Amino acid sequence: MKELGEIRHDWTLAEIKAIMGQPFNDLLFQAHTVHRMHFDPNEVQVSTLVNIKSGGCAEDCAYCSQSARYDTGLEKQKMMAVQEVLDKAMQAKAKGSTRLCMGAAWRNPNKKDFPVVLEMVKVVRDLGMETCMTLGMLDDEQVKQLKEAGLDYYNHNLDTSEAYYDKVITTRSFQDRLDTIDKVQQAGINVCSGGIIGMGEQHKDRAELLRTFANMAHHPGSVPINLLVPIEGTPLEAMRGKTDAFEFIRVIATARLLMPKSYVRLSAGRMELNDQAQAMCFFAGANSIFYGDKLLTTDNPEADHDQQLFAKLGLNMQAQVKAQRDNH
Ligand code: SAM
Ligand code: DTB
Ligand code: SF4
Repeated sequence: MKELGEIRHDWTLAEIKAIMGQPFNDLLFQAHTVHRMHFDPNEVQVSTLVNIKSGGCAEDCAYCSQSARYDTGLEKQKMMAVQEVLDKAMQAKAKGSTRLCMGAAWRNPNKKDFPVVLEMVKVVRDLGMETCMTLGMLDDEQVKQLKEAGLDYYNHNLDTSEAYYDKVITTRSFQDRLDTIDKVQQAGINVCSGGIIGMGEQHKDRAELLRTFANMAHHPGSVPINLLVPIEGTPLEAMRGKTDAFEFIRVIATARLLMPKSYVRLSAGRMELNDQAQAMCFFAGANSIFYGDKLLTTDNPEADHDQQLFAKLGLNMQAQVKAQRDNH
């Protein structure tokens, strides 16, 4: 590493592997040092997820409960009404959440539903919450309309390294994902993009995934690191319990070191991490989480439990912030 905390876009795979593989205490010390350069170490940003369109998805993502290709027992539902999203937003806001992240089980949004999506952005924004959408691939016109509606963040994950990608998803390419991320960034919407750990990938895949983000011209403002939630009926069901929490914490710490100014989000999989492991994630540089008892289709820790954990750690939930538009 050249200088700790320097914003760079020219990381090599060898450098990243060396960072991620160094003794755990060295890694955590470096990551925490960099974390303190740009963030209050005792503050955490919280977002709440709402699944606005559940199940029946055409894609074959091997981890996903919502793919129509696997029998996961999930009931397909039609798109949620705007009023229901508004109700959920109000509940989330009352519990201290500052951003609503609305997800849809789509390959890409269709013409009929898109005006409703735009309306959702507007009503949630009018409530004084930040808005995030995750709707699959977007075309130029859709990106433009989301920007005009006032969308703050767009979530679009790369999930894993380019080399491992087709072991997980075959119905769209790594390049398709990069193209959507690029459009979103160009339009001035904050990018939220990360991946999943625990899908059978190797260390070098984790390093490559982080390298892709770290070498983007603009680091994503938000980098969600998910621990696979193994879903019965999906091809990755058998990965249950295969990932060591320390390995996951190493990825968080490395993300913090490579992208010093980005929010690193401790995302799916918190049910599998005990409070001590989560505390280590916060020490390693995670400074945002999904908050509320449901992710999209699976369980997340109860808000009350998170409140107790925050109290034990002296962590404060970030009050309303303006989305950072000038992130590198
Ligand atoms: N359909 C859209 C898409 O794929 O971009 C948006 C919703 S999709 C469910 C959002 C992200 O959730 C995925 O890219 C993946 O990273 C994450 N995710 C989905 N299922 C997961 C699981 N079982 N464990 C961990 N992360 C998961
Ligand atoms: C992200 O990286 N993780 C969130 C959000 N972005 C959309 C979704 C996690 C989903 C976990 C599995 C489920 O609940 O279906
Ligand atoms: Fe569909 Fe998104 Fe699930 Fe893939 S991750 S199957 S695109 S909902």
